[in-house]
Amino acid sequence: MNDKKKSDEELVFHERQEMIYKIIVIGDPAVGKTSLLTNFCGDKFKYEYEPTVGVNITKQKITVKNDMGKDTDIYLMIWDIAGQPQFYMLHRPYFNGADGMILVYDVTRSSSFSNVNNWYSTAVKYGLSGVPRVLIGNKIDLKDEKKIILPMAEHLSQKLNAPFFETSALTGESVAEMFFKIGELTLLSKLQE
Ligand code: G3D
Ligand code: MG
Repeated sequence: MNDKKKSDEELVFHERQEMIYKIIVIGDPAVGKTSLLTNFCGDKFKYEYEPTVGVNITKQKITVKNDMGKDTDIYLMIWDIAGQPQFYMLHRPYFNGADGMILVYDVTRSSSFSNVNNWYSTAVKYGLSGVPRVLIGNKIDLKDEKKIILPMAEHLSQKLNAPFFETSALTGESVAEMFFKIGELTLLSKLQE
């Protein structure tokens, strides 16, 4: 093999290595974390169950703009908590090495909103304070039951330095947008390293 070809292959391998990012989805039980993933990944939604950690991991390729505005393929390895509430006691392996996080609350449930702070604190405890994040108010389709009004969410969004989206995993509203946003923020943050 000539040197040119070899170095090209190394480059490709190197790029692939760098373009796979671990994204964790965190938030109270039943806020819609799994439903958001199902909505986004659709038929390609294939779970790989990791029993020792109690999570499902989904790989999803997306195309986002890099720091030069050029379309770039990246892979999101999205970690989702498996099973029932007793598995919500999360441990270090869930957070370890996360490159981005999606903080989810349910717009109809105030406790899930105030708990976002706790989820974020846990992430910080595991060393993720500098990791890109988005704040998600899910179930926006349940308009009549909405408890968390926009100024409250915007205040938290600023405090956490996390772009905010109101989504519905039921209708799909803003779901893709928020996954693309966390992908883009993660890529940009990695390119700055
Ligand atoms: P979790 O993974 O955070 O625990 P799930 O939450 O995705 O399992 O969702 C919990 C319940 O909320 C599910 O209802 C699901 O259908 C519902 N849900 C999730 N997202 C939305 C949404 O955007 N709008 C509405 N209206 N419902 C949503 P069930 O009845 O299956 O428990
Ligand atoms: Mg779930």
